[in-house]
Amino acid sequence: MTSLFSFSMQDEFYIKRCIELAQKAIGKTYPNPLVGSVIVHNGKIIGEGYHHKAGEPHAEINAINSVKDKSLIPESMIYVSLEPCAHYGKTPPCALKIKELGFKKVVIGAMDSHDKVNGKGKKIIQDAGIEAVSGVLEEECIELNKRFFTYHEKKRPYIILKWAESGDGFLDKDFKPTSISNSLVNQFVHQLRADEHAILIGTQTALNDNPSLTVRNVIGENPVRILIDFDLKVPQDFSIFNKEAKTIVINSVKEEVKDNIHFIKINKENLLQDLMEALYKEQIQSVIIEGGRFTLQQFIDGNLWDEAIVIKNENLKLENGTKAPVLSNIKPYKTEEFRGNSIKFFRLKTI
Ligand code: AOF
Ligand code: ZN
Repeated sequence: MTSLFSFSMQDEFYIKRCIELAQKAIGKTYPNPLVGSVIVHNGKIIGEGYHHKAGEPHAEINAINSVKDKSLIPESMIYVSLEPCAHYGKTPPCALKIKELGFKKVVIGAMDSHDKVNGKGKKIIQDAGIEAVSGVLEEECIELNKRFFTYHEKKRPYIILKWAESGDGFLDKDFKPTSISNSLVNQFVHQLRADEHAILIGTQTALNDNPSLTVRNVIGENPVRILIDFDLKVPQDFSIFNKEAKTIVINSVKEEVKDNIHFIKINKENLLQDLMEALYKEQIQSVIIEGGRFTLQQFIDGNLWDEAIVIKNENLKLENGTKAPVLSNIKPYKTEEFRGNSIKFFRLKTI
């Protein structure tokens, strides 16, 4: 939603700072969103904070606590990248705290579509006679919490497709696994995994590559592993079942929880819809899908994806093998290129 008024450069500058602060906790706030806050008095930042972890204070509270001279607060503006909350969750409502302290003005990036907030926070503030505006750098603030917003608004996780292909568009050589990228790229891939809540592969990829799908080359948490294996063909001693992370097995045989492995039974004919419902119930906010081709193409054909990350090694020609998936309905929005070699990253988003 674009706003009718244009915001000042200062507003955008401070919301940008909120976004920067919020990003410090990327991958760590689940199931909560990333939020940053800045307190400004007479054009000077007197307080800053961000949400570190679910259960811990929200961004605004950390910003308020960082202000040394609290007597300046009634003459100050508070900036926050997400609408202040209105509910008693793990912490009390930030909107009430803002009202109690009597800030001069509140500037909000994006509104919070979480059922419990959804305009109520802004209303508490306005009803208290405090000026509140929202929508400053709205697109950037929505992008910051693309996972959280997609989960709450679409009732499904944010979906990222990822694969590596050769210059001539193949995923493997002669239908056998082959290395397409290098170790630097692998580190990047592990970072991508650490940023997401879950990682999904199909039966064939599990059988061919026996991946453990953990984050080894970077510091970060292992994502939940999701395996689509309708007939339970992947043996229990495969790496995907090791104890390093939780594994969800989507299948058509049984419903069972065994140690770190959770079997969820769904209807094969209705895969995409049933899978989305199951993952919503499991409170999975984002999934990176790492193949293989069949699995990736199912999501593309079902128009069920939000972002695609394609790693292309332009110098590598494989000549024969599995053809890379073909994207449809795409809007390129960012191209990242690795310096010093022929490997390129493309990040694309659906329209
Ligand atoms: C904010 N600032 O920094 C965050 C907000 O269980 P709780 O109390 O932590 O509440 C979680 C919900 O609060 C979360 O789903 C989202 O709607 C909002 N998160 N709100 O004003 C913050 N993290
Ligand atoms: Zn809050």
